[in-house]
Amino acid sequence: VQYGDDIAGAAKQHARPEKSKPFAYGTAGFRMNADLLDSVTFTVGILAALRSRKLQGKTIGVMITASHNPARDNGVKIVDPYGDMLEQSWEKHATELANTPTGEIKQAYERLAREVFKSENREEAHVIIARDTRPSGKGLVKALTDALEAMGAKYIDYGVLTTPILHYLTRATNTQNDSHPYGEISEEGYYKKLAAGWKTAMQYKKPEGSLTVDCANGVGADALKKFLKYMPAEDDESGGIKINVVNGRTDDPSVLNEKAGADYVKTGQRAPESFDGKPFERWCSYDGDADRIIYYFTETGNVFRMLDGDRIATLAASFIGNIVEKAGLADKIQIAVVQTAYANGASTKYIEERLKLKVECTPTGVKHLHHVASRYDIGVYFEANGHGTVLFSQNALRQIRKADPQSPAQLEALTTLQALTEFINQTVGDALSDMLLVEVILAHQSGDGEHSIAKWFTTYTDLPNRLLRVEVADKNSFTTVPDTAERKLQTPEGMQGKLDELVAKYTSGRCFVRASGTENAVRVYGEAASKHEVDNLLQSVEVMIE
Ligand code: NG1
Ligand code: ZN
Repeated sequence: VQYGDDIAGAAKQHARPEKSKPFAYGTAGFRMNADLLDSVTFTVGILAALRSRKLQGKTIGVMITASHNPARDNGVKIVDPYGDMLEQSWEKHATELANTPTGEIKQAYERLAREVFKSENREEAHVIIARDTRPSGKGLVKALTDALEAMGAKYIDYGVLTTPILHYLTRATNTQNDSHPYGEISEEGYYKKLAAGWKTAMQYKKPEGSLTVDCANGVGADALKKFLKYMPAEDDESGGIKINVVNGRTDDPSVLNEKAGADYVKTGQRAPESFDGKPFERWCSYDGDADRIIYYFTETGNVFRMLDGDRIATLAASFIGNIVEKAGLADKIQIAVVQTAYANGASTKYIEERLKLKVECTPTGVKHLHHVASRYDIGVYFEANGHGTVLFSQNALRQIRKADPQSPAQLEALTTLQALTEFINQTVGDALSDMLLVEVILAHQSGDGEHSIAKWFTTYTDLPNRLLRVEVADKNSFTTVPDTAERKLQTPEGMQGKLDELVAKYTSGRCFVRASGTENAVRVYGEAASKHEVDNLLQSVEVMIE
């Protein structure tokens, strides 16, 4: 096995703090206070290069971000060649390397290399890197590239980008010689691809009113401003749209995600602090790395209305279901919606009973949703927090490409469907791309005098719900029963029984408890027929688990 000595040498500059708690590669890779992340990021560099070699030199992505978390935090995660998350069976390797004392890193690396390679492997390794706007990002990239150099890997550092753009670049790089390359391998190529899809989908439409985007003072602001240069002029009759950017300060890290952004809006069920929208004006919020989006507006009388990931999923599923039918492809393309247990029960009911589409429920974490969605011709997946996208299978793409329209209406449906496959990010949830999706749908549904966003809101009524974060002595004592999508506790023993008893007392009650993968806490989600009942239910559950 090569490189062991180089790694041991380079690791001395990035030593693991002796007394640190165990690190774990969780739902979002490694994420914690940035001061603790230097050695971890170094070991991620080793693993990324190893993974590339294992996959015959395919390019692996590494993203440095802590998304919606405070500016002092940071995180690092690995992106597989097609832009999806690191294959699950490798997560334990990431965890193991991160926890190896620096003096033993050579042996740990060599053991792992022998385990994954079986025989000698001299493939060239390729890695691409990006980071969000956090000040700690630059230093962490140094830790990463020191490891990549020790591993003899080739790398490109793309600097500051949104998470979805790094996923896009990873897939574009690995498909450049395919018969259908994913796109040009550049940040500009990403903007061009999205804008071209938008123009096609909007050729007969003009959006109603304007849209204001709260960028959480994160990297999404830079991306959106650059992207708007590729869009039709605001007053263009076909596809022109007025987009205002707010909370776009990326020069001052202290304001990142502060009282703004998708997570602030979703968890607090309130507008960002700087909100000054007029009734029925469309607003949306990105999170700190622009892979989540939440929409909202106010009704007359200042009533706040939020449209979260569940709403985007239902909007997308109903629109896409509709145009697939109009395009004459309903019997060739199967559509499903994938959710987690955090999806509002009313949305699940709406999809199954009204849209008559299949719903699947997976454990928390995008990788699970993505994986299940990819089994369908069209898989719509969203977490309630606004992370999600729509996946089109090879079969769906083929059916759309080869369909022969029999009427102008069919042609329009097919053209729109084709355009969606172009601008919807196929690798990961993407705030910018999801925003275009929502805007295209609302524009197609506008025109009968009612505000399209208000109409979207009234399709169904959410069950009152709440999400609690509870600090407990040991979150790892909370485990869930396999194959229940984390909806049933296995341990602490007896707790699920008590929980069931509590829930049974409430009309339309539902509640589950699981350990967070990104924070040192346990999350409790509950819903019931009234707000009062939810509050009551969650209070009893909190007392029980503390
Ligand atoms: P954890 O901390 O494991 O609950 C959170 C979010 C996930 C996902 C990951 C990754 C909730 C309830 N959980 O996971 O949906 O976004 O972070 O960022 O919102
Ligand atoms: Zn994010």
